[in-house]
Amino acid sequence: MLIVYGKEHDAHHCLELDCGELIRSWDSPERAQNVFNSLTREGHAVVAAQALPHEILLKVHDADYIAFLQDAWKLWVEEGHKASAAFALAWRARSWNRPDRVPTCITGKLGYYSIGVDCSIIEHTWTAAEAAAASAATAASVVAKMKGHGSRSDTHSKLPRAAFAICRPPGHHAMRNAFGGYCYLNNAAVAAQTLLSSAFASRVFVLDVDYHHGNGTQDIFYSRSDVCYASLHADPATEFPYFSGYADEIGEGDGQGYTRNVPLPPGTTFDVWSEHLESCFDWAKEKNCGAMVVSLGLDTYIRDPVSTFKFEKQDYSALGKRLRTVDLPTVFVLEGGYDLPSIGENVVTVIHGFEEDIRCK
Ligand code: OKP
Ligand code: ZN
Repeated sequence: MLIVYGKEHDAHHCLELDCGELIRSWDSPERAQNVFNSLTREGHAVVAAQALPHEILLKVHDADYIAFLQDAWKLWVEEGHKASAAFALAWRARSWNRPDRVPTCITGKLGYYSIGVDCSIIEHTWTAAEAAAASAATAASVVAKMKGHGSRSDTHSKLPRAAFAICRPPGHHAMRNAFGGYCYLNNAAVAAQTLLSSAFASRVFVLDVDYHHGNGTQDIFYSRSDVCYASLHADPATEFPYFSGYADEIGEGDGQGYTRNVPLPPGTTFDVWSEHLESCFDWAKEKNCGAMVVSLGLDTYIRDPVSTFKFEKQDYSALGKRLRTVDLPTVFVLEGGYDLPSIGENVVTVIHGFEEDIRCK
């Protein structure tokens, strides 16, 4: 499978407030390096990301939010802050509703444009986030341009019509106008929008298999019917992002019925999880999508340090096989997964499960 990777993510390793302690973020550069090493070791070809088309970015994020991300570090330094990570200090409470008031100082803006304090902005955050989104856009463009009959597969090579973007920082928590959950730009949304804007598909299925709910992807497409968003994740009553991902969130307006949430209890195994995955496939099938974007998080793994799900190594092969049965041109976008010894290997296992019938011949 063709891999898209940009090494610009390396310089982004911010601080995170985790259970009351300030730590180096779980989203480390080693995560993406590990995935890159595992995939290249298996012989998958790698291409560099092309420049990110900003007209695509501005279809999924607000212009003032993008300007904020680009300027944040400069403002932080200009205001005389010495700390190496820019953190917010306050957020609007529920009854404190003055969305017309945008703070002019950087600390105020950080609260205005974020969902929480589990990540921060450092000097190279924008560069890394832009490169990740560019990888997602490039992978989607590649899939849209692949040769082959109809929409299904590249009949020349017999490989499925698919590409994999090694995105870091991840993206699915990034909302239309807010960062958080290690995410700044929504890479999966950029991939979906690229498939739509290139007229490759008129409706895209975004399937989110990360351990956490993709509140950002849901937010961006909540009132649109050209993207179907389905997510299986830990129950937000007890897990990040806490305020989004309940089963009764189904979309609104034109988007009503185009969002599906499957919250699951702590300790969920693949056997239980995969039954719900099939129900998401059945749900999406009726909607006539022309392509699929998979938000691939590996933090469902039993040894993952931030999660409670209990996926085993072989489950990732079964996941890959099941994703293949959807039979749509597919863009894989890397989301979470924080167990460094396994993340690359588990990504490879998904990809090989997805390509298996071909690879065995
Ligand atoms: C990003 B992605 C655990 C801290 C977890 C927030 C989780 C962000 C997950 N003690 N911090 O969906 O993998
Ligand atoms: Zn996650």
